[in-house]
Amino acid sequence: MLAPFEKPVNVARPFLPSLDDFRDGLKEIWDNHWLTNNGPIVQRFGRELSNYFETDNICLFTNGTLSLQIGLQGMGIAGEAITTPFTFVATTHALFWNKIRPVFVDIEPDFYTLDPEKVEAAITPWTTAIVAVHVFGHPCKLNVLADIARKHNLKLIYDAAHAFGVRVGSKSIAHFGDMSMFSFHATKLYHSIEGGMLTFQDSGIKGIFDYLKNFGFENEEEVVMPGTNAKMNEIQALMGSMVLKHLDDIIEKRRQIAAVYREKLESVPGIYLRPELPKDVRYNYAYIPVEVDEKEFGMSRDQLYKELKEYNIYSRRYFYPLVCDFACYKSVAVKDPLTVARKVAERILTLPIYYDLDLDDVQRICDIIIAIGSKERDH
Ligand code: T4K
Repeated sequence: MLAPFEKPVNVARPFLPSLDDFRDGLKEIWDNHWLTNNGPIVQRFGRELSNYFETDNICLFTNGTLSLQIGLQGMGIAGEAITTPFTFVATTHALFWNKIRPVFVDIEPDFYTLDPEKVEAAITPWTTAIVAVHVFGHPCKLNVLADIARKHNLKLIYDAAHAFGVRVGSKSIAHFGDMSMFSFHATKLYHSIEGGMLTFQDSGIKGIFDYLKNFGFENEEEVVMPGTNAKMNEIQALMGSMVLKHLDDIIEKRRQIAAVYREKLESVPGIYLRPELPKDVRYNYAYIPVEVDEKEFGMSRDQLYKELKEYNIYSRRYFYPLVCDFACYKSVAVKDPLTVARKVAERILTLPIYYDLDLDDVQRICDIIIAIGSKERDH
């Protein structure tokens, strides 16, 4: 039997800049005596991200969830939005907080993004938006969804929480749809401890987002709308700015990790990796999702998930259960049978990937998975 890892190997682990660099950065904050409320580092970070994303139409927030929540509010989305149940629960929560009814439809089996045919079939007179997720950083069916949105006069909103750094053709993924939300949470390949960002096509809407994240203040005497508090602070911006400098390195290391997983697991009976992405996609290697076929592998996904813990490997079942199966959304009527999403949610397992995961350790994780499977099949 292969030996368990001495230290836990988690599904994610944040990239950290050197402590010396961060300390130097903190000195600037100490000198400024300015911690939040659109401080100089947040403003500088905003300019860096504008350069990176090649657009001035960005707005920074304290986290991804509030970014999406405020984005939907600022765009005036109401009634129903067609969305995916195969996502982190925050996508749906952002709808809920805006009193928008989620209409869950199925995903497609290769990349787990919304199935456009199902989207079109679910449109009603109350539909105002499609809220699609580039789940695991896999781009949605961008052109088809754009055509549907245009044809039916719907807003097309992307939860791009997983998609930092993804490009399609010559453009950043941020340039598709009416608005996209990026999460900068610590568990993401790119992070600012916590943090979030909206990118959008209509420059006129930026002012609304700025009001909404800062209590609706116009000035000391005027509040123009009932906003909330969703501002990014200076320490978040400092971290975000420092991690951004290492982004190419981070993505390259993740590419190498993903390549080892593919090479080692591709031919394992009952373990399915997603197909290669289309050639025009520059991927960010955000997650390593695999599907486990119980019969072929010799044990269920849940058994493998448990067994890996015995080896100190903490994979995650992103995204199981489906959002519509959580108690708080059970009362939402779901017309679509969600055939693909249900099957995927039962089989999906996301494996560890992070910057300082050694390639030898990736080999070892794969060897452990292979050994667990063959032990069961030979039983
Ligand atoms: N939309 C989508 C599609 C999303 O996936 C998310 C967030 C959002 C919207 C909302 O964005 P934010 O509001 O979060 O910006 C994690 C993250 O907390 C969450 O951001 C993320 N999606 C989701 C997919 O994963 P948990 O509950 O699984 O996190 P947790 O604490 O179990 O951490 C995962 C692993 O990371 C653990 O094994 C330990 C490790 N870890 C975690 C933290 C926080 C570290 O090594 N260091 C750390 O600092 O949700």
